[in-house]
Amino acid sequence: MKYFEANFDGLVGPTHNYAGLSVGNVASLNNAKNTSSPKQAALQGLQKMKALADLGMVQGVLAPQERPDVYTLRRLGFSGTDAEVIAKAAKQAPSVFRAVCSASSMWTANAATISPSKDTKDGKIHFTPANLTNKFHRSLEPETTGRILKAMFNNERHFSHHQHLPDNDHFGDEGAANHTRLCSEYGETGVELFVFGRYAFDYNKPAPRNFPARHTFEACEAVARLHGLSDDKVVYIQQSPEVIDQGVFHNDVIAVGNQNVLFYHQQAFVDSTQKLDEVKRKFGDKSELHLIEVLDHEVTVQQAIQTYLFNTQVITLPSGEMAIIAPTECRDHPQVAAYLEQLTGRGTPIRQVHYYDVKQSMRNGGGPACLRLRVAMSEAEKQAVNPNVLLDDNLFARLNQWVNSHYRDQISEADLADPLLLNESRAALDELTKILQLGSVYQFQR
Ligand code: SUG
Repeated sequence: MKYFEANFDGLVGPTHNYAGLSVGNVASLNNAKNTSSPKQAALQGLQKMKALADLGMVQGVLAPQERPDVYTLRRLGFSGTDAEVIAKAAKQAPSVFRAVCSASSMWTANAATISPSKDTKDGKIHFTPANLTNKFHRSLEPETTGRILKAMFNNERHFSHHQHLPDNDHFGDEGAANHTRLCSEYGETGVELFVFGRYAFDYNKPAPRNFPARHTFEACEAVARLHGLSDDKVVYIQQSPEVIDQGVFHNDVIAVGNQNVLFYHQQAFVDSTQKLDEVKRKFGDKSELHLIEVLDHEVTVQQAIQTYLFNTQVITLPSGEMAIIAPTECRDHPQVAAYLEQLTGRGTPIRQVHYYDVKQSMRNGGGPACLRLRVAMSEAEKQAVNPNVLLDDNLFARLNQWVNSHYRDQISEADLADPLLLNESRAALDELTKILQLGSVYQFQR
């Protein structure tokens, strides 16, 4: 049976804005309070999805979340009509209010961790939404993410959905951004790499000093257990505390893998040599594993953070060749562009580079790889996916139209408190659930 990787990209939500919410994420802090363009952001995301579909990839969309999150504001003691709740929160607790307005669910690499059926004990694809406990604005996502995933992968024979891990920093889980699967073919059992920033129950182990380590070792173990993975096919790797302190807040800012390729920076991991030996051993020798290490003198960690060289998607095209999907920031940086140029001629499976403009997302620290959630699946499993979330020319046209009719051109901080924005968002999401046939996944619909 044919197996392949499908990418589910987050549709950017109608409240996309720059609020400086993510300490440890340099772009988010640098762009705090800039004016955003939700419309442009959503259209840029759709263009990337369409480009991948046109390259012959299976491409899907993941719906955004309802913001401002008035339910959370009510839990925090704001009362009255929705408009009153918004007005009071914006005035009395502006930082909290900005957080409940974030469109951060667009970065679906943080939506969940997914293990394909070839890796799991019961032969199903397993999904665990990420709890995202480290950032308040992101911790509001997992419940709705779980409902959306269930509406997309709604078939108990093929898909198993878990609840997100306990909402506590000890089990901080950032999902697929810290998870990589290596395999010789998508239909073969893979080695799942779980990358974490710190140990939650052992304070003597190394941890970053300046910026938070969002994801714990204990969360990785829990997800591997829930998914029924075999110990001899799992590798736990600690992210270097020094790179987290430089602004590498997720592993996908410093490493990316696909099939038999792992592309990473020399400073990415703690105990790199030993850990990569474990990866090689567990991968086996069926086919050649390409460990592409980028050295400091080729590209520095700072340059990688600026350009998102590693927040690229490495994809296998229908021809079997691999391509790198990179943000235009990589093309516009002479040294990084030169690195990518020579990489395609170096005898590794990576043969092509394609650049896309996702600047609206990049300004919040989200590159091409942040915007997508990967699901390796078989043709039979694909048949069980809600077909309305899979992108074709019709859905692409319909979603462009939907964005153009519902989204604002610009949003500044003051606009977030406009009660009409909530009504506009709800109207947009209500229509979207019909387009994607998701049912009532949002609280305002329930
Ligand atoms: O969690 N930015 C996101 C970016 C997530 C990127 N995802 C991956 N690397 N996979 C974050 O830090 C910023 C929101 C703001 O500041 O308005 C934000 O949430």
